[in-house]
Amino acid sequence: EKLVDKAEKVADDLTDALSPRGDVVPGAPGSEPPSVDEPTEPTDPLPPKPDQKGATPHSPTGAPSKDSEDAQRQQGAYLTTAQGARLSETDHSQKAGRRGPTLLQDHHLREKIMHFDHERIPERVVHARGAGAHGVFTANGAAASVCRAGLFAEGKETEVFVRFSTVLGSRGSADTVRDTRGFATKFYTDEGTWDLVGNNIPVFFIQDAIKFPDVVHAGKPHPDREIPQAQSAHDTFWDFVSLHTEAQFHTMWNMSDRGIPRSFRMMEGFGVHTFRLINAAGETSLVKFHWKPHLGVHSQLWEEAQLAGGMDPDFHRRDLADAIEAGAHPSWDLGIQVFPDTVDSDGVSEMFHGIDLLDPTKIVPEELAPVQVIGTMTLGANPKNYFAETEQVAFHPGHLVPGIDVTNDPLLQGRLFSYLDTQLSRLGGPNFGQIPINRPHAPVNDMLRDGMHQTADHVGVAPYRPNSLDGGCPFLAGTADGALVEVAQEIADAQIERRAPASFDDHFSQATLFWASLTEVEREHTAAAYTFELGKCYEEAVKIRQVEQLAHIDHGLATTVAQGLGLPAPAEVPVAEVVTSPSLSQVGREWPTDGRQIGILVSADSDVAAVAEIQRAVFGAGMVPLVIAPTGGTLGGDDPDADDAPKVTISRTYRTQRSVEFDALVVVDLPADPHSDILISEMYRHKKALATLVPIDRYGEFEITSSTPGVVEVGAAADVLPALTPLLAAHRAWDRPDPSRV
Ligand code: HDE
Repeated sequence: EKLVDKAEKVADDLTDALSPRGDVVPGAPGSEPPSVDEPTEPTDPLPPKPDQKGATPHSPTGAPSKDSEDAQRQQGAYLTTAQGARLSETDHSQKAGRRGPTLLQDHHLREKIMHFDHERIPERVVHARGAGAHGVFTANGAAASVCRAGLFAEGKETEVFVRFSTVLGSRGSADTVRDTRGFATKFYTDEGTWDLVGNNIPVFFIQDAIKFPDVVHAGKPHPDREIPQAQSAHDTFWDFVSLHTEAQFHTMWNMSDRGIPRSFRMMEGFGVHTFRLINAAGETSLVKFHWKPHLGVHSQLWEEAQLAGGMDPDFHRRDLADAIEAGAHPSWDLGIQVFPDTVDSDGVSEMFHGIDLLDPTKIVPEELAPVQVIGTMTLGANPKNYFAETEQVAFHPGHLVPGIDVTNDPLLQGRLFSYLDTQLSRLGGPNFGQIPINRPHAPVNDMLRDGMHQTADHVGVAPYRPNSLDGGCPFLAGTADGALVEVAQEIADAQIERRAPASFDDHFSQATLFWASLTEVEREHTAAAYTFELGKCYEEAVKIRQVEQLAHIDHGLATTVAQGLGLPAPAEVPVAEVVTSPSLSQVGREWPTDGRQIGILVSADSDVAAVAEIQRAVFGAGMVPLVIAPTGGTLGGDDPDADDAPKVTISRTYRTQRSVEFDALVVVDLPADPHSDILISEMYRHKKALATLVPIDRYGEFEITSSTPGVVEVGAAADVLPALTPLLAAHRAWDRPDPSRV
């Protein structure tokens, strides 16, 4: 109260002081300048955000910060300089006369501009575009027999921060491009931080880290014109992957629907490499980590992804943040495929059914080694500040905890160097571990000192070991005290050489396995994606070479793509004989509908009570109802005397909506409007559920009747939700005829 009183006085004084100089106030002569009541006391952000409890900030040494809440706010009622001096003016620089030059002595001006000039830090060289969220991982205890890590003890809860990303695009690029997605999770465990830095695709383009700059240079925009942005549909990418056959399997995942996810919430995640786990008895096992989304794996169609890129470049970022804020908290099971850590009959270690577990271009089909669920992660809070959290978070595959260790996968080994190295320049020095989002929740006593951006006040005189001056501290831990476990391993072949083992030579058989395991509709999409991407290339030789590589996977696929490109079919070559792996397909199952977006198309005269009833039912089922009307504002409630008359808030107008936002559409009325025509035809072509209260019969070039797959005619508002739910559970009506072959 005192502050407010004081502030009011200062505001009055300021008004008095400024009034004789009325000519400095912008606006027409005599008009009142726009004003807000200032100063104000700091408050929580508006609107208040429920369920937004993030991870507890910790001090540089790992203890929870006492003033963690205050540290996130502006402090005090007054605007100050960075040194805390209060300011009476911030809109005009100090000048020698009102029309004169600006003075060098204006510290406030220089400080403000200096700080602004340095607001940007280098973006990540890959995975620059991302979205983050806080959450909790709860273990079910199933991993405790193979891994001693405390985070896997039954019922143990661990705070996490996840960052999803695209790979190729710049920080401001569109979300819905065809690309691999990063899926990086930081587990703030009691035993130190564990980072599981994975992707939504279980294999990688290359087998050895030394080729990472090559594949990234090939995928990034061409160096001369810096185009295309965030795309693999260009010559250099296809030049590289057609010359470099080990990339073919990952590329096929990119061309499949996995390359264009519907939502970060509907993606699988994979640790890609094989890791080594150690249990309490010191026994080791080899594992691959999998994230399984509770909402199922769903994708956009390519046309949708392209439309969304223009309509809403933040499509995935918005979807994640909105879902979390609305309480539709996304969740995943964490699972492991477990393999014995033994040598095979040829005396070779890390092999399973002939698959080299050190080769990151190979999967182990789930039918051969089932994924065992070891816990669940739920994301329940959005970041409070994008830069502080999502931009500054620093993941590292070498951030391990006791019981989890790396293997000799040559791709993983190179990553262990790269992440620290890149973060040193991206985050401006060696102390980025002290940035709040990167601080471990376990105590830190590392004897690392000084350096750029040091924020800890270290006490003591002996940051070295051994010492006798600081009480001999810190002590070394034994395995029983929870120290990291380093597994002693024999080096089988001690010869130093730059070569890969022969088991890394097979580059095609798993691509054939993947292709054979897809359903017909998924194959169609994949073949169309290859045709699209290669169709964007200019070099004939590149297209011909890639089509020839496809022939090593499946001759039918190669022929279809060649036809689309206007090229002759390639010669037939022998392909691997494979057993299919149905778990690789994402079609044919049913999934929960939580968090789906349902458009409700109305006209100005629609029955408001019916619209309100549909809206309530959709919302009650954990989905997002979005009413689409001719203008913004509200529908109904026009009669000021009828207080209880139903009233509905309009979310989109015919012009601001686009079909890509909606998983299903409810047609309450069929307006004669070109925008809603496009909406309905796109919903039809994209095979999305349509529930209609009015007969549609024929719509433009499409026949939409009650017998069209995925279309239901309903008699009343109450019937809408029961009719829509099973259609949404299957995600799309894949059997709907597709005259335009989207
Ligand atoms: Fe990364 N990767 N990577 N990567 N990676 C980076 O680290 C690298 C690889 C992955 O949201 C960089 O801090 C090399 C595989 C994710 O902040 C960099 C190799 C997988 C993220 C880097 C790989 C990944 C990155 C850039 C080949 C899946 C984003 C910024 C040996 C298992 C993390 C940074 C985030 C980020 C190097 C291959 C996943 C340059 C050298 C395989 C999810 O250090």
